[in-house]
Amino acid sequence: MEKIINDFLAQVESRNQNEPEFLQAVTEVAETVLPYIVQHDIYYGQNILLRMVEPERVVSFRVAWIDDQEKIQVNRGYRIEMNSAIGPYKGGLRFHPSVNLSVLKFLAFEQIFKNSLTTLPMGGGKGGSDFDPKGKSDTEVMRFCQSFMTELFRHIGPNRDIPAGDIGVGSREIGYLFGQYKRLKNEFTGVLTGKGVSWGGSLIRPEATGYGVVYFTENMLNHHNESIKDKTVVISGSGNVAQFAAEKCIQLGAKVLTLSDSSGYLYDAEGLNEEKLAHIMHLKNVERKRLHIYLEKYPKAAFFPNKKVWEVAGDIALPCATQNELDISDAKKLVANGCQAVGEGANMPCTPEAIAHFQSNNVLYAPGKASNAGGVAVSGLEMAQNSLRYSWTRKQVDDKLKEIMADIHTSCLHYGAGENHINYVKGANIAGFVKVADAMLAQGVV
Ligand code: NDP
Ligand code: 2IT
Repeated sequence: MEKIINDFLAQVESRNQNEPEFLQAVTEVAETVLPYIVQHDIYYGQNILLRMVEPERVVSFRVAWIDDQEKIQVNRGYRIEMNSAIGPYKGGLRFHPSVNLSVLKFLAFEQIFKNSLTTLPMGGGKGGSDFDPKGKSDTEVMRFCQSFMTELFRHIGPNRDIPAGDIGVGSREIGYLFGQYKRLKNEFTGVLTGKGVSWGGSLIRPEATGYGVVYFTENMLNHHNESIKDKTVVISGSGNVAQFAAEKCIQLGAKVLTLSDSSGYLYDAEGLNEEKLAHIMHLKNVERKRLHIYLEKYPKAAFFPNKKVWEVAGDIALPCATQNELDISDAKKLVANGCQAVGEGANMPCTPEAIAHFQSNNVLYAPGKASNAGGVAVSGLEMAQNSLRYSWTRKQVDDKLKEIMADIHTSCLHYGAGENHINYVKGANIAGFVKVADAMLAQGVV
């Protein structure tokens, strides 16, 4: 088996050189899915995983725009259309200086399995740009978004490819992108998700990823006769996912001790409450300020510059910032401090060594493709509402989100159950794989 996996990975590596994040994501899937393929005749000999790691289409384009000093700026835009076996390409757009082909291919690859797990008909895709929205004026962000969409619009559509938000792309950016698409096509369609509620967005979509992570973590804890109530929680990040993960933890009676941004972490020993969190949301989402400004209103808290939250003892860890933000040294600190469960809000935040350490120390570990699928799941519900020209209530969408997260947990149990523990990585990868593989086989050699 080891030889089959190594030969496969060598082939993928030689074809995708200098793409470490993509190889990391493929390796994790190959290690769990190839043994399953070998045991199942219908998949064996079909080169099915080799087909899945090859994007159906990659688009890369120039995005030129004029800044407030009237200087011409040039960025690079991308859309990776990874797999459309079970539905149109679906996945977010990331605007961050670290964006490159490797990062977007890893995200698009993960998205195939995540979208499959939601049970909704969505293929996998991802896109974005190395544009940095931080420190830019609203009009600069608008001009960038308009230029970006002027090229992207020809590749997407409500039945072809439906982008959404991710790092650096929130409701403001989705608004500018949607406005430009509508102008270019002269059509009002649900081509993007994460829209404002008054123009086709779904209630609960802003909350969905963060809430979903906590619902999944609660499912995992309940299955092991535990619950999140009265637990201490350390959360990294302070963007969309982190904010609503914190909100749901507070609502369920847990104590949230930390949030972070790329300059350091905030520690509030008393725990965040609804009022404190509302202040953070205003600082981050409206004033677009840095997290440490929190201390001006709440001086009893502390800010640790250039440090990671994982040095804080907590029963539960929710990494909600970015890939590879939690490495083996962080995992060792968390385990030594008694951490019981890790739910990934971000995509691939834990390194392979950190994951192995959690698993070998019986820490419940949920991979992002399962635990953060709530965001894209509600995007799928937004698409359904757009097609129906109708909208569901908050409660209807939230109930559906809870049901989807519980079903993903059940799928992980089905495919990941071992002799004395559940391997959620194996469970999520195989459950996600089976549905896509079956569709690809039915559709012939493509
Ligand atoms: P936001 O842009 O709203 O927030 C990102 C947060 O992560 C910020 O606090 C940011 O800090 C921090 N961060 C980003 N990059 C780095 C870095 N290189 N080092 C340290 N901190 C960093 O993004 P989201 O909350 O939407 O996304 C967070 C994660 O969740 C990503 O991995 C994303 O792929 C994933 N995700 C998002 C979904 C969604 O619906 N939005 C759905 C599923 C997964 P700073 O401001 O200092 O950069
Ligand atoms: O990583 C993700 O799942 C997202 N950024 C959300 C994608 C979506 O289409 O809602």
